[in-house]
Amino acid sequence: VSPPRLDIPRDYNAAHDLLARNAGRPDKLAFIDASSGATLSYGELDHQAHRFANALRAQGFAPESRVLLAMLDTPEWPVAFLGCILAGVVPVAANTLLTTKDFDFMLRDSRAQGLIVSKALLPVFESLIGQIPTLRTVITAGDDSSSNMALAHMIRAQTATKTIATTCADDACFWLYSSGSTGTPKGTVHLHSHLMQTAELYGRGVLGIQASDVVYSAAKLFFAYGLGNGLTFPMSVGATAVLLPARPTPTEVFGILKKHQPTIFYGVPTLYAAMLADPARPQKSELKLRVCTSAGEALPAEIGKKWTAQYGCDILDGIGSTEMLHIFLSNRPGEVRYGSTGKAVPGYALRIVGDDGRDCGTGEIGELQISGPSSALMYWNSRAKTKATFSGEWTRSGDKYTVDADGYYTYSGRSDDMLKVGGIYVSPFEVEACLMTHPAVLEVAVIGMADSDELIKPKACVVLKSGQAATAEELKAHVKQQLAPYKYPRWIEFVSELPKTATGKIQRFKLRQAQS
Ligand code: 3SK
Repeated sequence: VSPPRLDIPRDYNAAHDLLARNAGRPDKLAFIDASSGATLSYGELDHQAHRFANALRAQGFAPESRVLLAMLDTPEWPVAFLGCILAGVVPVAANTLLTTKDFDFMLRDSRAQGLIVSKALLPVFESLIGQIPTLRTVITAGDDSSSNMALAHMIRAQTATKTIATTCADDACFWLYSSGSTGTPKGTVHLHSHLMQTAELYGRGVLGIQASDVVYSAAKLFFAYGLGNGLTFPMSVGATAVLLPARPTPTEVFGILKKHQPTIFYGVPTLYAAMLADPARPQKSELKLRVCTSAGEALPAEIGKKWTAQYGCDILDGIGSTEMLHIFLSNRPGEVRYGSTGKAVPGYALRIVGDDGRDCGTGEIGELQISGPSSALMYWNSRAKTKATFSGEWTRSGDKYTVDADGYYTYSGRSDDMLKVGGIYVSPFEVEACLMTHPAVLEVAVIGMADSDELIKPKACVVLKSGQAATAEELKAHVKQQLAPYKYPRWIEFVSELPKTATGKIQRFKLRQAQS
């Protein structure tokens, strides 16, 4: 079967394409806010995105300038994202769970001239406003005040005249920050053509998404996974997406699945495990799911089997990356093998490369590399990291895999020490550096440990200074205060020393072996 082929013209604006595809269905619901019940039709979305593009121009934003988006998932998110792109302004979508220190880095690194921030997140930015040399405009979302800089007010004050920036398919369109192994995020630059390539290859090619679908993604829009799931794929065909500004707890998610009856649900393994353990989980007959997806970390086979038994609907486990924008390796409907990540998504080529640089044979472990039309242009301000990751046609994943004779790929760990926690990368070095700032800590090593659902969480092995004391709870609280909350170690083991090489390097693999 030949892969779906998408020829994108040279002169091309991704937001214009996504909106123009739905010009014939102005009354169809594009987005539903599951918290407030507010809705946005495709016609309203088109008007609001163009009005916002005009507002940005009126504020003096030139094409190619950057704007940081730190927004909760509400219908204002697509309005802001698409409005920026229509104006040729480059939205930089930020993880809203991060800290002031992280945002300080992102604003300076991206030299953002604007910030669009949900009112509820303003306290995290307060100490930065006025301190970042390039940042001159702050726009608030979720703000119904009459402030001139409230997004809703700016939209009302503009006309919906359609002026689209002259962009080409290979122009920078938007950035996402991917977590770095040292804790420093990397601005990953994506092009205008990339959104529609992922919609065609995975959204249509694997999920078979169509206008009649209603989708809900537990992964937020600022993640590459959530952006495709909740914005690009539904908009590419005129489907409806449900957005949830709050944290997706099992109660919230089941509430959405019952009330809005999504046909496609995109989750992550930790959430599927928690949903299956929820005594108040609904019956199969109460839901209308036709397909579910999982990414972020490998889906333990047991969770997939239990879900299918409970809801009569498979979970398509797959893997993508911020660098490739979405999923390039996935199980397919009707061909699911739990415990495996499936086969290459048609349109992407995969290879597994050994330490000697040669292609691995069947069953041999090596690093997974990907070639396909959505690979990022570069990491901003990081020439060495760009060269190490994007090597001509091939993009390195940093994940180790094997492939069997039938073409099914199986995950076998990371090439570096990075952990994936609830689908989000956590750098063990960042957590260690944070614990080292506690006055009682002499040395520390952070590794991943499987919980009772076989899902990886951070564990810290800590050596205390002689004569000093600290409790596990105190050290956990210390990390929670300084880093994004999902990064804290779920277990602390006090040890008298850490295993080290002759040159003093901590041997994390020995600590990992001691767990198993
Ligand atoms: O974590 C993943 O597997 C993933 C999937 C889609 C897009 C981005 C990412 C990181």
